[in-house]
Parts: sequence; C-alpha cells; structure tokens
Amino acid sequence: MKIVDARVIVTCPGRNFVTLKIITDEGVTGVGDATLNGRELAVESYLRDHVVPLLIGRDPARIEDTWQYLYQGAYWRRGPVTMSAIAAVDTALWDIKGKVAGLPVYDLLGGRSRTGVTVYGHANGETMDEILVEVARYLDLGYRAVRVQSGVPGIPRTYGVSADKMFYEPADAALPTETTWSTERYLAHVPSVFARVRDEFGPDVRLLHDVHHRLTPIEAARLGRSLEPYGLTWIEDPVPAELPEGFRIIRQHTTTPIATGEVFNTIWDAAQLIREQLIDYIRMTVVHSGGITHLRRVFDLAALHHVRSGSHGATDLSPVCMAAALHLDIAIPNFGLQEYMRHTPETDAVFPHEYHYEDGYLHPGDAPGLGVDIDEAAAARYPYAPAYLPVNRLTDGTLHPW
Ligand code: EZ4
Ligand code: CO
Repeated sequence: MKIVDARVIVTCPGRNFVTLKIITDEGVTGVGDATLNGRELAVESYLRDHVVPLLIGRDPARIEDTWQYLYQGAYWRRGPVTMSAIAAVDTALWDIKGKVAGLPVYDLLGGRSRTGVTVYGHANGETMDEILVEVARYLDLGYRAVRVQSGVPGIPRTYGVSADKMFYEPADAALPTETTWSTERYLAHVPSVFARVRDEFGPDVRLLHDVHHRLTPIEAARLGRSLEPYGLTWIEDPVPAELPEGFRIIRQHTTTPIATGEVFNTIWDAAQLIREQLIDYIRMTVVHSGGITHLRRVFDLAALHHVRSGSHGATDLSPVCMAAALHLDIAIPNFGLQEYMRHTPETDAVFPHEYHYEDGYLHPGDAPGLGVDIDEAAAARYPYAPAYLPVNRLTDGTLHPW
C-alpha cells in the first residue's frame, strides 16, 4: 500500500480547524488534527509545503519510521508548529492502520483498560449563584468531575468565564482582545468559591480549577494550600511551565494535586516534571504533542512515576483529536481524566464521529480506525476566519500570561 495524496483542509464551522487527510492507492484514507489555535496557517503551510511532498509514495504502515523521518529529518526539532504537523500525519496513519486491520485504534494499543473515559466539564459564572446553577447542570448531565472557573470581583473578564456556557471559545476576535488581571484579587476570592461549591454539592463530585499559568510558584503554593480543605482533584497550570524546577516550591507547601502540560509539545518538556514527581497529571494531547506515537511514550514515562493523564480537550482541539485522545485514554493503564468541552453542532456536522457521551463518560466507539472523518463538502462551506486568543495585562499595563 502507498500514500498517493494528502490534503490539508482548513475550515471554520464557528472556529478554525486544520485537518490532514491522507489517501492511499487502495482507497483507504486517514485523518489527523493539525489545529494550533491562533497560528493555524503556519501548520497548514508546514504540512502542505514541507510535509505532503515527503509522504507521497511512502508505505502508510510504517508509522514509527515516518515519525522519525519527519522529526529527525527536519533537523529543526520540537516546537508547536512542527509537532502539530507531525501529529497530524501520525494520527492519520494510525487511523489507516486501524481500518486496514479492521480494528479500533485502541485495540492496536493493547485493548481497553476501562469501560469508559471519565470526562470533566466546565462550570463557570461571574457570580456564585451562576456557578452553583452551572455545577448542578453538569451533575444533572451525569458528569462526575467539574472544572469550576469564577469571575473575580474588580476584574472585568476572567479566563474561563463565558456567556455561552456549553461552547466556550476564547479565540474571540480578529485581533487579540486585551483583558486585565490582579493576582491579589484572584487569590483573595477563589478559596471562597470552592468552599461554597463543596458545601453545596458534597464530597463525591471531583472538582478542578484552571489557573491558566497566571501565578508564581509561591503564589501557587499559597493557592494550593488554601484549597486543601475542599479536596480538589487538581489545580491546572498553576505557573508557566518553562521552568520545571519552579514546581518544587509548590510541592514543598501543598498537597493539592498539580496538572500541567497543555502547551507542551514533546516528552522533553515534561520529562523533569515527571521524573521528579513534581506533577500528578500530565495534560498533553495528541495534536500538539506529535500524535499517538509520541504521546504514548509520554504516558508510559508518566506511568513509571505515579503520574496520570489528564488530557487537554478544549474546543480548539478538533473532533479528530478528541477521537484519537479517547483511543489512548481507554487503552493506557495510567489514565486520569479527560477534559471535554463540547463542540458546536456545526463542528460536529463537519466531523462525523463515532465517539459519544453517556453518563459522565465518553466512549470512542468500535469502528475500525479512529471512527472520525471530515465531510469535505461541509467543510468547504466555512472559510478560514482569523481569530486570536486574548492577551492579558496587569492593571499597570504590564503584559501577563493570559
Ligand atoms: O485556553 O485551549 O484547559 N483548557 C484550556 C483552554 C485553552 C485553549 C487555548 O487555545 O486552558 O481553554
Ligand atoms: Co487549561
């Protein structure tokens, strides 16, 4: 079998997605997500101009060799653009291998380790009353784990709080929106939110919170300690993670579990955090981390160090990425939680998929391959529209992580 064509499809059914579709001489096709929020066209060009010509004529069965060819062969290693492009190829090749074998990809990864993939949803609100309504809504839908994001008095717009509760989309403008931030106000407010939510909903629901890289290690340590009475499953991205040793400071002061990794691209970004057991959950996902092949390697390293998966699953990861993530989630021994932000009906129509939600779990389905496709005619109806993530400033104008 040979690869005879590969198409890079950019579509915007409400938000931008970049998808690679690989076509073989026997008519079997595979899809891979290549979406990098706010930098989509860089990956499109990387694939179209520099990767597709290398794929033509290759044997799609040689997944590992193709991965090494694209990674080592570029000479320039790592980085989100490169690793998203490699991920798209890798994901599409696993899809093809599954279809050729007549097996779902999770069976090629060793088979199911659990019956369903536990997911968490995003409850959020400007006010406490709004947050309580939203948490209750997720519990009614069957969720066992809920991420809670709250407005902060005195800060006009906070990360994770949205008007449309089911379809949060932060890339909201053709040029970046500017938001403001006060660590002091945030740290003074957040513990009271979790005190109330825990009090209202009891000990069973797993609660999570995303700090979105906004604190220093000692501030994160203080937050973690102040949240200990409410038994959070994790605080996410407490600090920017380029300095792994900074997490030692957090660890010295709090037993609140730590999750990080949604902006990581390779095992090298995560290796020290995992080896020193400075985190509890690694949140890398398929599209930004070199695909199923590389992420499996990360999860295996994590398993040796008591670190579980907690994969990123925001709306900017397409249903193709979500499908691939679910096949990994259901197969690996050290699965933790899967983030699940629902896509809009327009997006779901462009990407028909077998995976489905039921009673707090996502199920990958048992179709051969990944069980997801792109409807190219539907995709063509939604042309690319530039959209950026916001930027964030302190009240004195200093740029701060968004
Ligand atoms: O802001 O994916 O946990 N989820 C997140 C996301 C990220 C977006 C950025 O594109 O932090 O909402
Ligand atoms: Co996050």
